[in-house]
Amino acid sequence: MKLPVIAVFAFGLSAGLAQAEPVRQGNLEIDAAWARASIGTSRPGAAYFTVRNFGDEGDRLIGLSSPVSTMTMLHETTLSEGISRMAHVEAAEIPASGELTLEPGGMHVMLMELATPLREGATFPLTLAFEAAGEVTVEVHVFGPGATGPAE
Ligand SMILES: [Cu+2]
Repeated sequence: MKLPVIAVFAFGLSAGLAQAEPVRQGNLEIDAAWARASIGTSRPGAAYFTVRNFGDEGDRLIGLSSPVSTMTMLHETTLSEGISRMAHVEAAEIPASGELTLEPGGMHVMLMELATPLREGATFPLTLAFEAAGEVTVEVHVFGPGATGPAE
């Protein structure tokens, strides 16, 4: 599947926006969506965010998509006998009154087959699908290649 040219344009034009507000969807709040700048498009990008659940029932993150990547997947990094591995995760739980945090070294969004490089200072849309709360699109902010979190 090829990315329409217009989506690449929209990505370029959204550069320089200020930090996004948390996005509310049903009982969930998605906050601090960020990514590391990519080295061109030959290596996958990684994105992170936090989901808080204000409801008294758990929800599950079951799908991801973005115009910057033709294959957007949920991955988890685990350390076993000193070796770091990444595994595809089908779904992630957001416990009732709890939260799910995606962060470097843990669970992350892997943006495979980048259609456009992730440039520092730019933003791009990422759509999350939740079992109960439905779909929601957040703006992901791109920080430097060595960033460890969304700096203020
Ligand atoms: Cu990964």
